[in-house]
Amino acid sequence: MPLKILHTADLHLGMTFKNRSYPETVREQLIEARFDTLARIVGLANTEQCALLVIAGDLFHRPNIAATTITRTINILERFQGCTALLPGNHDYYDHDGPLWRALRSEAFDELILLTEEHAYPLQDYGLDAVLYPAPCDKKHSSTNRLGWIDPPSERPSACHHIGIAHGSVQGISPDLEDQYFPMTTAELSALKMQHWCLGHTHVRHPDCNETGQQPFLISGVPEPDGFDCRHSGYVWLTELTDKKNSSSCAVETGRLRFREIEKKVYSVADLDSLQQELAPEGERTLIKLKLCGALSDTDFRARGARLNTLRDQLLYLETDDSELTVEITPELIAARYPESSFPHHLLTRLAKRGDPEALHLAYRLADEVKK
Ligand SMILES: [Mn+2]
Repeated sequence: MPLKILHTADLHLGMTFKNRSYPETVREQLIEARFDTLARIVGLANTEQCALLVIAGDLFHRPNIAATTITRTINILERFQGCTALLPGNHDYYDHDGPLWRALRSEAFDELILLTEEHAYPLQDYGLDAVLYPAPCDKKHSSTNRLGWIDPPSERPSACHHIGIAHGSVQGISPDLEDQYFPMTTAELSALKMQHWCLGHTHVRHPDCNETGQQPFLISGVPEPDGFDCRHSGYVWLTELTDKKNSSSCAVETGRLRFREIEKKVYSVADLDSLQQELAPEGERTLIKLKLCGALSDTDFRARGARLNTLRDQLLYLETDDSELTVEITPELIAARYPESSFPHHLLTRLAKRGDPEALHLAYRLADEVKK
């Protein structure tokens, strides 16, 4: 019997985005975007008629989450028409008496399964011919994973589909230099002979493609971008376990906001205008960190602030760094710095006449270095 799963993780609800000096309105949008995305994910799972929604850890950012956030999250999850399986990640790790898991236990609806224990979770009672095998995190850091309890196939409950769900790093795929994120290896996951593994923790999907067949494991990555180190647009996996052995998965883009880092060379106010035309369509869903370099005439240099403000108004957020943007090198400037008979004067004047601003600036900078 085929089983359709929506696999996500790492939404980090309750992140406050105080790490950057975002204006208050931007911060609120960043916070809200994550709830909107969860609602869209649930909508997608319904539209796609998934029977199982797997959240492979770090749905919440901290183990001490405001009660209102928990209730709001439960209310969104409750709209899913199938069965939801929620694994504790290393950010929302399981603490039996902690406020998060106590609240989740008391507010959970029938179809919400909290994968907090190291045992098999047969889903036959929910009408699904599947068993889940979780590796729940019980702290923020651990040098060992939680796969050890999983019984060999011969000792497992019988079912068509056996699905492992874990949160942590995978050697060679996730950065974990100090082995502190419940590290796993591909060989270890494969040796456990699951039909399918849903993994969380790494913020980039794996494999990084839109469609795939059977894989040793899938990592969903973040469904909603959360900072400038996120260079993708946020995905979830839609997986269909077609029979006992085979599966096919496709990635669906779910992110609303987009973070981009751009470096741009500008030589006139026209370049700033075209930059604005290029970036403005990204509109109010985009946060941009813009580094400007190059050189502008004295007039254009002074006009840059107003131009950037116009661009800023069209985006959700714009952070600019123009520390490497300089004023244009004019004959007067060359004459003021180098004697007429000198080599730099000669070279710079020739490059200026040739109309090659990039070469001119390189030469100017080099000459300037030598002069120091
Ligand atoms: Mn994590």
